[in-house]
Amino acid sequence: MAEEQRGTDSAVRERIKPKKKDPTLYKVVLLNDDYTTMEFVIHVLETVFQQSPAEAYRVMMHVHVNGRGIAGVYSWEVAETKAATVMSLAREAGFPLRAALEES
Ligand code: TYC
Repeated sequence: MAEEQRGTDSAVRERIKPKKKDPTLYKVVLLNDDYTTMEFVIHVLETVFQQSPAEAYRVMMHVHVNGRGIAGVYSWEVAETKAATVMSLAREAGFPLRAALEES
């Protein structure tokens, strides 16, 4: 009986809390607006997304012209954290810059 119960607990736990991590990747997408400065967007791309100055300028201009653009692709936890960091930095600086997550 005790053995049987342990087996049952184990099976239930596996279904409720699977150990395999979701391998899905998520894009952090920057959205254009009319108020955030180009300099601030470049700063965010360099500091939060570890982009070179040239890459940060290219991505910022892509978002400025096309309305949206990919800042980086990460696991869900990292993508969520980076998007939250972007909007926190923007709010502190008084800019309406927004970042969205998209399944890759
Ligand atoms: N459009 C902004 C401007 O002209 C610059 C900008 C670029 C803002 C990218 C947001 O995600 C953005 N100052």
